[in-house]
Amino acid sequence: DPDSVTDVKSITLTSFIMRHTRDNNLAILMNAIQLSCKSITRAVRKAGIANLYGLAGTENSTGDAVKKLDLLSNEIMINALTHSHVCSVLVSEENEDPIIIKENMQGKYCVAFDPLDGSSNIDCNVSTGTIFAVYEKKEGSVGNIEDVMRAGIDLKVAGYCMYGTATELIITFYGSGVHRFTLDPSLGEFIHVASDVKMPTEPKKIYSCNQGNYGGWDAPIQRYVDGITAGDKPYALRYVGSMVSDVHRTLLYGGIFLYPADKKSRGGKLRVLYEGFPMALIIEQAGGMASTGMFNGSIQRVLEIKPTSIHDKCPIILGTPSMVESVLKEYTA
Ligand code: AHM
Ligand code: MG
Repeated sequence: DPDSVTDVKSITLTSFIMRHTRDNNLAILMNAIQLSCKSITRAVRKAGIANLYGLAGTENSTGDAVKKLDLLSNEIMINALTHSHVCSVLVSEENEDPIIIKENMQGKYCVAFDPLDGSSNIDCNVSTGTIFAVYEKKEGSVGNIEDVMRAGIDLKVAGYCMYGTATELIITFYGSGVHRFTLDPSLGEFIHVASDVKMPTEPKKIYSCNQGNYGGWDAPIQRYVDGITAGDKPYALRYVGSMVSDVHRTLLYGGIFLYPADKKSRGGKLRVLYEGFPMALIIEQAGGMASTGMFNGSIQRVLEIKPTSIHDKCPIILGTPSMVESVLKEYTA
């Protein structure tokens, strides 16, 4: 189709942000993030050739084995965000402590991120992703941990990039709904494909969880899963094991994604700052719902959790609102 070659009406991520916000800082921030995502795309796509599969031989802040691609992606993100001059504090899944940027390079944003989420999928060529959550530095702050130890409702920007069959970037900024971009590899540009992305509101018979953990779940979660898999019209189980992919499918097709509390881990597995919050914000902006289920004695909206340390975890139940409600009803059943 000659049109697809000559069509220059396509809107790039940068022009989209400028057109919609006239905000140079946000454009520069997103430029750093999209450059990182392109660079990680390249690393992921040629990992087999460049000998990037396998372990780096270390453990991260949560004690997970670190892959070579994890480390490379982390370095890419830290470099790009530091040199953007619009950030002051960085929190990465791969760094025990927050990174405070030198004063003469500081800017208004503080970014929490998981540079390459879905570690268990890296070496077998299954989808992975980058997740990011952005706060504005507090008034008068010189950049410290307090700038990021805040509830998710304070987030200004959140998004993820999925390294799937295509590379896709999803973002929400300043309550503007959910915007979708796809990387055109021939141009090296993220092209706008949709705005105001909304989850289907009708309940969808899809559920997504690591059901191998069933024995460790609380009774209400077990009862919910028993209920949707009983009878002659059971829900379909879809679980990639990469949060980005499982949430992306839930966003586009509807359904429910759960990583609940476990007998061994009362906070589940997923991290509040750079997994729970950004995904919860995106899902809510798309008309969905994100809850912790019963957590520390109460059922909480994910975005209202107040983190107590940068690598805190929380249980996550997100997706089509009526389906999340059905899970929560089990606590009073
Ligand atoms: P990671 O940050 O070490 O990759 O762990 C997070 C991932 C998520 O992408 C995914 O939802 C979850 O871990 C899968 O966990 P499990 O292998 O226990 O099902
Ligand atoms: Mg990770």
